[in-house]
Amino acid sequence: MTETTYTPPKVWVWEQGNGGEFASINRPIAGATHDKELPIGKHPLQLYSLATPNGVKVTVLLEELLAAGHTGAEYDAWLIKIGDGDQFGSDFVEINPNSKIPALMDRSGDAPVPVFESGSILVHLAEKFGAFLPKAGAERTQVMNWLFWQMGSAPYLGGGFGHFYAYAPEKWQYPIDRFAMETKRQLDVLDQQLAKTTYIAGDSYSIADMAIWSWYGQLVLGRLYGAAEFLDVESYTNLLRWAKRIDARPAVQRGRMVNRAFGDLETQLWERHSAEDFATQTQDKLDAKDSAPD
Ligand SMILES: N[C@@H](CCC(=O)N[C@@H](CS)C(=O)NCC(=O)O)C(=O)O
Repeated sequence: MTETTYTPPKVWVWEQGNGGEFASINRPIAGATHDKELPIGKHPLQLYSLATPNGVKVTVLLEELLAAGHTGAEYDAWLIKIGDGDQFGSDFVEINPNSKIPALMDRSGDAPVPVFESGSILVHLAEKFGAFLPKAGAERTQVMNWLFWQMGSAPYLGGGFGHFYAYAPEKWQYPIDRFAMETKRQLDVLDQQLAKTTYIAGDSYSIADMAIWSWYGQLVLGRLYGAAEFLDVESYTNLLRWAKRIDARPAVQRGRMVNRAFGDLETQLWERHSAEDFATQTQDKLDAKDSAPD
């Protein structure tokens, strides 16, 4: 090995700053760091999130449910700035003790139901509205297979490949090789499946497509980690065709904008409280209002 070889001490010690790019939010302990009330809007569903791939899965599903006529899926989406540590506020930790976006409070029943883990939120909403998840049988199992595949696989892409390729303080070949290998294997799994089926779990568009598209679809569309060329995404032709098909859906385009606090201003809808917000509340429009003469 090189001179960067590290000999671990007997007991690991947390040093402020050893979380790299995310040192300000990474901690080896759980729980709230400060008291913070969360806002509550008028709709039955209250979402607290950010438009990362894990957040986008849920806003895509909510927009798809509304587009399919499920008016009970109206929601308020509130922005959680994870870089500022909002996920460690007391009310947020009450909903999600794991302090990660997305977190949902379902206030449609007698008592509010906290829902966390993006996969659990997708299943909760799909079952509630009877949409994008077959009710029983082999078709349901196939959707669950691929949904759980995504939940177990994407941490290698995000926490492994994405971290070492895009965010680590230096480029180290060992972790980049290890996680590029696994990421490409996962892309090939999807590409081979999509050579056989229109959607990931068969003939119907489902929550498994939404979950997988948010990560792997956006990766092959060149939106994650600046890694499209490095991973030669063009070679996954079936995956790319599926990714473009899903990207063209109006509900997907709206879902990507919700709780987005980066990128072009016209794509950023920090909070979403009604369908009209997409036309009037994006950051370009709000900035223009702010700078207009009185
Ligand atoms: N398994 C979780 C992962 C959620 C997750 O990692 N969220 C990230 C953003 S994509 C987060 O909130 N990070 C803040 C932190 O780690 O403090 C899920 O799918 O909901």
